[in-house]
Amino acid sequence: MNLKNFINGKWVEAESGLTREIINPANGEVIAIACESDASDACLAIKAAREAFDSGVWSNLPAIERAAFLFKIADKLEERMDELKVLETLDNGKPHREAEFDIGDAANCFRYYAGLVSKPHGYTYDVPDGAQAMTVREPIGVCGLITPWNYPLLMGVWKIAPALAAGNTIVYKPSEITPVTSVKLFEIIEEVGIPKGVANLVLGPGNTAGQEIAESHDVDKVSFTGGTVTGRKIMQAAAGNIKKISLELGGKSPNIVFADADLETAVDYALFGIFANSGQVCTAGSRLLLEESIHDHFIERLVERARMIRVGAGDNPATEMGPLVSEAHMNKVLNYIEIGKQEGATLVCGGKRITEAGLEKGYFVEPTIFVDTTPNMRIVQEEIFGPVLVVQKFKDEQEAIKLANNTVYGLGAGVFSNDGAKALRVIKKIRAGITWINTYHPTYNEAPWGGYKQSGIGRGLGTYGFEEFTEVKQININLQVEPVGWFEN
Ligand code: TXE
Repeated sequence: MNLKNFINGKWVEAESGLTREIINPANGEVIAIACESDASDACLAIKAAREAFDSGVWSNLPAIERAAFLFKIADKLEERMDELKVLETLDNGKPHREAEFDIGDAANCFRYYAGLVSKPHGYTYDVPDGAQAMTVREPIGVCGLITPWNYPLLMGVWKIAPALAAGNTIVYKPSEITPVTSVKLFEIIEEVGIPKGVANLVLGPGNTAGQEIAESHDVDKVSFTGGTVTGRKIMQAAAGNIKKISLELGGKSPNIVFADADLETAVDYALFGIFANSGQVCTAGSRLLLEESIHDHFIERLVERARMIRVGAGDNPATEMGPLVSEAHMNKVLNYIEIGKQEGATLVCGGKRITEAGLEKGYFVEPTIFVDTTPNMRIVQEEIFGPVLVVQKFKDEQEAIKLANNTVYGLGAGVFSNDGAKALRVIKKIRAGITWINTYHPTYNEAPWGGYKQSGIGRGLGTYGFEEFTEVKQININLQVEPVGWFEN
């Protein structure tokens, strides 16, 4: 497979001719060669998007016509499900069933925004002076979309669908290590006939191609999902022309279980919260907060279940948890496990790379659980982004809230309790943007997604995600057309 940029309606190599090998994380084999763009390729894509936006070829279309393109994209994603899920697994490692879920969700995301775009979006205001004020929503212009590798297709679609629906033109840069399904999506974009220059794809690394998108004065908005360190760089780069920015960054999300919870349900969701997608989820329930009285019993059951998780290659139907996305990322996760041991936490499950026959060339790490942690340990404070759960103990509601909030992040949080009032009371005290009661992880195209504190700025998905790709214009109409009379002569 040879993966190219899609710029101004054409498939092109990087100007430098450089390429990068794309690796299957289940066995280390090369599955594709992608062009390795730099700032000059990003510039070409930005220029195409600028010209397409300024021409009005997309933004001037009636909303219902833009929507028609998005509905077609959704249908084609589903038609190509079998091919796409195989490719997503090859590229990212996730089990087929997870890939299938992501692609279905991506199709529905296009449908959601296709439906939303023709709904009313402004207000009217009863103002003085015999005037009528109203607001309309307009596209921002050229939007730079930069995404990570954990949900290669879906993270792109969460931005592409609302950005295009709102009438913007886009330059999309997926993660350089997982570009495959993004290329397939752009084949579909070409096939449905979206005008040239409206949607551009640039494959390449962040520090060159990505940085150019974040810095360029011809880009009006940048929407980024990724690590907090990179998010900070994007903010700085965006300052040059006061770009609008949306950032969805890291997390260290608490999952709180009270003694009165349904324990089997809470154990099940604790596993799902941290080990789904091998823990490479921004909202992963990576800190499990247990009420003291149930701690030992809960851990016993949790470890028993965690040891039963079937880790393997994503194309094996029996697999429940796949590899980590890359060798470098696996090493980062293994290093955190070493840090946890050195800090004095007790390892009660996993902790090692899996090297059994068949998996030895892949980047597999055992489901790992640490107990006996203290709040300031690095494994409790820092985002590991792998299958590593740290457990904290609390005495009462107040201590649970205090521990939960003791982090620079504020992305997700869960509470398990059969006392509905207590669960809601606790959730309302937690400084996080996405929260769950007696469940963990469900994500809906309809509802806003984003974080408090250093987990980001702005919200994706739902109506909020649409608004992030629009400017608000006030239109003020004088209904009594006569001179203002402010000056006497
Ligand atoms: O992400 P980066 P990395 C966290 C997770 C992970 C850590 C680092 O903890 O271990 O981040 O992962 C592009 N200007 N998350 O290094 O760098 C890059 O090319 C413009 C959480 O892989 O954030 C890619 O397209 N763009 C997260 C995208 O940013 C730049 C998901 C994300 O990469 C750039 C992934 C620059 N200077 C990692 N530098 C989540 N919130 O879900 C990089 N990029």
